[in-house]
Amino acid sequence: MLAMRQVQLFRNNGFLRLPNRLPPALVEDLKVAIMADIAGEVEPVVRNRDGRAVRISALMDRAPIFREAAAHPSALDPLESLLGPNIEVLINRHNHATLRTSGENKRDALHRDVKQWTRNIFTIIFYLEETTVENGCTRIVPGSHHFPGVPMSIHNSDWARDVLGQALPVPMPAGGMLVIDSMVIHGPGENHTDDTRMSMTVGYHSVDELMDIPNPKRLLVRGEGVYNGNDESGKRQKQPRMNADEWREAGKYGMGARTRAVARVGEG
Ligand SMILES: O=C(O)CCC(=O)C(=O)O
Repeated sequence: MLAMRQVQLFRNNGFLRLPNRLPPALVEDLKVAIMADIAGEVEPVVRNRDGRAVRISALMDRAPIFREAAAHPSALDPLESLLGPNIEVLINRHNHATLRTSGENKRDALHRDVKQWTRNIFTIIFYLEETTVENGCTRIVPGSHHFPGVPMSIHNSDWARDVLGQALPVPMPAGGMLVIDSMVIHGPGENHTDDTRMSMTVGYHSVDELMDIPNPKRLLVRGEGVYNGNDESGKRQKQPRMNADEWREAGKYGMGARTRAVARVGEG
């Protein structure tokens, strides 16, 4: 769990270095799994200009080790202090691992993951190799998650242009994790070495307590599926809470299926 001061820093600045690291053995196994899928060009992959695979997507559908890392207590315990007890991983945002070589350096790499003040996400970047200013550590404009929404790219927004020069480098050790508010302006720096700078990016939500349709593009990794809407009785619903299996099952049946799915599970 995070201390109150750490939570406060995260709320103010839009990012926080998590206090613990992934265990070294897990980091090594993740690197092996990533390099195996890069070498085998296991789709879906993103290629660089030369056609070389530099990113693997859909991590949660690959080797179980990726789910293990995304749900590791050193990531979820502090996240619980920010998102509460019921946490989902997003399958349709991030969910990728990237090599970031000097071949992919981009001038306009700074961006927001979420453009508007709608339903924000928090993102953890898992660094599998040490990142430094030299090899292109993450850069962040502190506090920029408080600024207005943007229609598309921040590079078309007047206020964003005024602050892009304020991006600060955030070096991280191998196994280190950085949690960001995904409205904060951030992006990888340029890699000026011959080595890779390997990282994994995973987005998280709290369970949407006003949504009784479990979303198949979310993976419950901590706590329960909950629903607190007041649509049926006019009062806040007191419905059964669902564990991860029940929640996933309910997602298969669509609209209004929450109660039916609970009944089905109950029927066994
Ligand atoms: O690796 C980084 O420094 C930033 C990662 C990022 O912005 C992303 O994967 O969307």
